[in-house]
Amino acid sequence: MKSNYFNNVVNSEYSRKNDGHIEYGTAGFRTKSDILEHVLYRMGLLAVLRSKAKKAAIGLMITASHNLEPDNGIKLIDSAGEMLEVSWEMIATNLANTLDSDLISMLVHISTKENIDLSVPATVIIGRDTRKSSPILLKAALAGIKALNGHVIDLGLVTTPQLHYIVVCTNTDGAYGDPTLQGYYSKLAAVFKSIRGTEINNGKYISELQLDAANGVGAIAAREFQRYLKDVLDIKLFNDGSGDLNHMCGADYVKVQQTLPLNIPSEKSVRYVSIDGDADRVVYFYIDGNNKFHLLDGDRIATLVAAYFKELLETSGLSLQLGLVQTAYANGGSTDYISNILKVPVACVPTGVKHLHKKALEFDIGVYFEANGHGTVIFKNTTKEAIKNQIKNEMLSTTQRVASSKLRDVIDLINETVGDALSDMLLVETILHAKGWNVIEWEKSYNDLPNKQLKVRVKDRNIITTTNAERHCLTPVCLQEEIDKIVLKYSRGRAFVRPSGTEDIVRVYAECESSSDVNKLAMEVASLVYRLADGVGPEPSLS
Ligand code: G16
Repeated sequence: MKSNYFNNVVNSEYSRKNDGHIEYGTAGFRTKSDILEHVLYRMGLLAVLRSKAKKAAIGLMITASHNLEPDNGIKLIDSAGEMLEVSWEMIATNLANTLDSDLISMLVHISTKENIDLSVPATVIIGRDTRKSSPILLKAALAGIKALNGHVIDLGLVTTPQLHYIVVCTNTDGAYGDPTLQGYYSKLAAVFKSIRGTEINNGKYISELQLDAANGVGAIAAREFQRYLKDVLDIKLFNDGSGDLNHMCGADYVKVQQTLPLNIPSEKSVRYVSIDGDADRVVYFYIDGNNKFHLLDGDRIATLVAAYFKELLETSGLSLQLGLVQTAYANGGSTDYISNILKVPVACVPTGVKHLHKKALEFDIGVYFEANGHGTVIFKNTTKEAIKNQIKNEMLSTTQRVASSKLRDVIDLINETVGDALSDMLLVETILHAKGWNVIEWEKSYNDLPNKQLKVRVKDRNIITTTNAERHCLTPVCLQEEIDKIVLKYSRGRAFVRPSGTEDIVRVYAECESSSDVNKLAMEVASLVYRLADGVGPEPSLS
């Protein structure tokens, strides 16, 4: 009897304490931390079932990433190190919302429908960010895992990408790397140093950067990298955990507000880097001689990386298909540059790295980045084989061999499981070093269209539905028609709206040719959303 197996799961300490519906959103469950305990308990149960279903270790990360301190959340990591399979997101949502009295029957239903062999041992690898609420939620998740006799590997404070990495290393018996934090740091640091060689500076590239760690768990990882890389890269750390998490700092703040984070000394032409609260996003920025702020976001990183791989592929003589994946947030300037200058195929998918990752798998080398700085590069196994075979080819010229070897080495610098702010930062540093570029040179490749993002509070954000990779709004009726009329008034204008999957808001994105008009365009669209989608609280504003 399957139900006997679940006899121990009813636990009054973790009963459902509120009636609100909660959904597995863009990247897991995310809401106010004080209503999450029962969700964590149930996700502990679900992680055990998922581990049994996959016959492999599963990851469970307690974090609300870029959200402010009062929020928390959970991201489940699948056995290959990628985000939870989309079909299981609905299962997670149903389990999180089921009545306490139906908990056992729901678990029986999941294990029967998914044909899970309950005798298979389960392992859940667990990590958490630095939020004050994380230890209590950890206790709830552990109780869930233990109620089903799952084996726990508790990594303590880790970045989300470190957990992804350790899950894949565990499930590949170390073939991807040693499944420990030390293994993570030493793998990335060793390859970074070996690619860089003895010349730590090159041309306009100076091996020195200032890092805003959002007062999050990334600060701990950054300190480790400072230690591992002290002779080759000078990382000056700010927002190192002594201030409020993500408060006026971090990658999301810098990207959306297009301004310096708190506590960073304003120095001209210095390379600044911001990561977010769980270190899976990264953006670069600098201040020019006229005190103007310049952002080099995920689009810039994507184009830098794609151009680098394109050059290496051409020089090595390898014929492999390189492709780039973006979302509707990608700046029109970047998409034009990728299509018309780089001539790399580019695809557009809905927000959420799970969608970008899936699309990128279609290419031999898939580069994917959201404009907010979340992304990575993935390589087919056949690609890795082709590169290795190319190096062995005795007919190669020295130039071809050097390029092929660089390709092989640089793959090891990349955390292919998910966007990893610190691994991405080391990749950007490697490319800038190879090219002898500072940030100003990097920025020269194309011009961004002026753009603006706003948040609108509405009664129920889910009344906004979209299609065509979120570029077109289906409901409320008339909203898209009205957006189109507004956009038409602006040269090279583009705007779209979508409900956030991580915050209780509707996001508005606008871009157009003129920097003096872009705020006006964004405000017009935001006010329209406020009016047609039952706005609540203060009307949208630019702050
Ligand atoms: C998560 C996802 C990202 C997404 C972001 C914002 O990032 O992993 O792919 O872009 O949320 O999503 P939304 O616009 O739906 O709120 P993070 O870094 O917050 O986990």
